[in-house]
Amino acid sequence: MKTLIINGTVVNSTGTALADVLIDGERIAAVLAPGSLLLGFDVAANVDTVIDATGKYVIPGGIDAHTHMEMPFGGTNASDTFETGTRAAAWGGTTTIVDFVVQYAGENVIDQYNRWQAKAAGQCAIDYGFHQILSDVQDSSLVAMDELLNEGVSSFKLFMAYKGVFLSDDGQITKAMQKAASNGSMIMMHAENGSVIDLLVQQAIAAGNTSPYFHGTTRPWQAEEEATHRAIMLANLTGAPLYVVHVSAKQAVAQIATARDNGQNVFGETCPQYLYLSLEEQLGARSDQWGAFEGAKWVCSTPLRSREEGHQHHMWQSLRTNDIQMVSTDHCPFCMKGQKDMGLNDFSKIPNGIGSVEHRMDLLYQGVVDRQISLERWVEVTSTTPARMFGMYGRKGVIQPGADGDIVIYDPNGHTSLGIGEGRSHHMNMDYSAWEGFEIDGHVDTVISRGRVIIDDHQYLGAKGDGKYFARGLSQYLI
Ligand code: DUC
Ligand code: ZN
Ligand code: ZN
Repeated sequence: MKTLIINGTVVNSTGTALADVLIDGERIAAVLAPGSLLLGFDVAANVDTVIDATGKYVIPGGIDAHTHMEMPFGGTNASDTFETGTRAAAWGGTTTIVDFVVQYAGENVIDQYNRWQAKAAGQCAIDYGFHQILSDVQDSSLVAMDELLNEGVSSFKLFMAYKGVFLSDDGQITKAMQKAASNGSMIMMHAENGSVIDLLVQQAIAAGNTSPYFHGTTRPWQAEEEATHRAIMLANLTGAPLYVVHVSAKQAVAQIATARDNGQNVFGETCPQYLYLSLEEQLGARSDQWGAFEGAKWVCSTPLRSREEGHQHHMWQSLRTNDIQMVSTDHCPFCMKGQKDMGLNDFSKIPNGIGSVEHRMDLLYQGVVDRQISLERWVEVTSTTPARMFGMYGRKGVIQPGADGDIVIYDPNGHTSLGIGEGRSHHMNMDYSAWEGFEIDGHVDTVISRGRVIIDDHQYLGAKGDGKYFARGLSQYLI
């Protein structure tokens, strides 16, 4: 199967050029000056499909390096399965996800890894890899960290919050970091001070402050900054590389920036919700009632931050200056009915998470339109850096000969309305949208996954099981 994309504007993180792209089988065979392949080349005889991308961007498929399909969490399971979540991702121009295997305290890491492989096998619309969550760091977990590297799992997430569920204490974190320093893997960190949060939550509930807004006020930026600093110090002590997930506080960004300035291998990820949404909106501006339960739609951790304090503005700036390196969704969807409403009378029982896997490419493209980031930086933070950070670059994250034929044709003259009300719809398995009413000045027209067109002309042409497990290598940012 050969596909030729002609007349498009190819955007890589390194630059933009008019070019034709030839895909042969699953891989990109050539990137050529426009029309050069057509000279003396019998297209009709040699190419199965020609796609005219005149006036459109041809970009590497998006890579969402932080998703939680079917994750058991907060007494329920994330509402997207590997099937529904990866299909929704495809609709939005994401052609690879990296999801998380969960190991709760007492469980065996390798058993859990095998369970997650079985859950995803034959289900996914797009390619997928895994990070491994470690809760308690048992001796066997350290052995598993070596074993999993051979399986293509080169990153391990630890939590400084959620005592009794996920939290690792500083000694356990240090042990895992020592292993990462020696085997070359990446430590990912949920950086919030769990003890402080647990106390503030107890006090809020006791005082009758039970609405979703208090989820945010009981997870203050100081808890994020302190934990980020502590994680950086432990990484410094052990020599481990550190990737801080879902950064939402500008003070945490400052900690990351300082560590980077000091030469440490520290990286930061933010998410669309921390670029666009705020605690004030959660409180009431997007609902008609002060402190309404509707605020549960935006309960996620780390929490939304105050717009008045300028976190969102700072996060865009940090993306421009590379204090923050990439944008993932932390896609962890729950329905309002039957899931979020478990916390109707107690915000601490609302499952934490927002669903955005379908909208990340669009939401970040809107940042290009709004002149927050450049076109090339859009590709860099949504595709190229995730590929480099997590050992996929070359096959993923770039349009070049030899790379997988994972390509999105994006129409800057198109339009996308997000949400599920008034003629809108999404493909995520959620009964609400955290992005209701958002308008995007662009549109995902065509999505190609390893050479196969899976989205075209508002139609899904793929099938479950198209996506294959991607065994990742080590991060390209480490020496
Ligand atoms: N952290 C995540 O990364 N995802 C879901 C919830 C959380 O706390
Ligand atoms: Zn987390
Ligand atoms: Zn997450």
